[in-house]
Amino acid sequence: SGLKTGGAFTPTRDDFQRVYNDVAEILENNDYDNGSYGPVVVRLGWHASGTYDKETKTGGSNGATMRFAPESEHGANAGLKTARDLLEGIKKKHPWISYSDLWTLAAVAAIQEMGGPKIPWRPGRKDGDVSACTPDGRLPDASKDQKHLRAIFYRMGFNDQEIVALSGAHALGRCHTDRSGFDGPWTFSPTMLTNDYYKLLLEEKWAWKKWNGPKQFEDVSTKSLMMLPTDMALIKDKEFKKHVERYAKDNDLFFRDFADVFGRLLELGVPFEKEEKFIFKSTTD
Ligand code: DDH
Repeated sequence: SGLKTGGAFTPTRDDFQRVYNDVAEILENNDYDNGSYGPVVVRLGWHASGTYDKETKTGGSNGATMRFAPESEHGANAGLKTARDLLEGIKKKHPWISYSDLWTLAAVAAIQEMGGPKIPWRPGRKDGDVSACTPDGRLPDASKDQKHLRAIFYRMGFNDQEIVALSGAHALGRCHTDRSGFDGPWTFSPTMLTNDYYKLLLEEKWAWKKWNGPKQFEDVSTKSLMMLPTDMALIKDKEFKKHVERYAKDNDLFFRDFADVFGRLLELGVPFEKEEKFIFKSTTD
């Protein structure tokens, strides 16, 4: 444990690993969704970070401003209270960690515990106040097309390859009618990170789902999987599709690129004082 001098606590790598271990322990829960809080915890880390605007250098995971209205009430963040509340218990046990470090570390733990790659992570985020809340509309709108995807992700500083690599996170979890209005999972194994999202995009036949909900696609053969209009944009657009094909063919390549770009997503706009990154031990190591 870190030195306690004059009341100040300097956490060490071991202290952060202990936080990782405690998060890992509470992810599995048979009473929730497909048996894991992992996907919604990943989504919390992404939505906390994906508000970054490289021009104004506002938004990003630093600050953890989703704790406050109006950001907590933004439509895109519907359902993320589940993940924030889950992590409250970890914050109580380790009160020295900032919410912003905790949310991003928890997303890293969730990815690793769901069979994904190791994501290098470093501490240093500080919690902000309500004045740092970002305006609504910085996160992607699932009903839109490739033009919107580029506008949103270029604003964070990402390129086409990185947009496609990040989107592979939709191998995980599902849509909930009481959150986004959309319904269903993208893959048959929503608690394991794999390149199945890309494979299914290319190999399945997709058609508009006939229902009263928002426009989404379903797979023609089983009608149990879904794609959002923004997911389908990745195979409609030639530049995006090139990368979908690369990742569908090569899970190791997907894992390498995903680890790199997801790690950088969690760091957007954070003024770190230290370079050193940690690679956490997974519970299965
Ligand atoms: Fe996503 N996502 N996402 N997503 N996302 C939803 C669920 C999950 C979009 C829309 C939705 C990323 C990109 C996009 C995860 C991770 C990531 C839902 C359903 C919608 C809608 C929410 C609900 O009803 O519960 C859109 C649009 C984009 C885009 O335009 C690219 C990225 C980049 C990530 C990431 O983590 C890197 C995860 C995980 C979920 C599943 C959550 C859950 O509770 O299950």
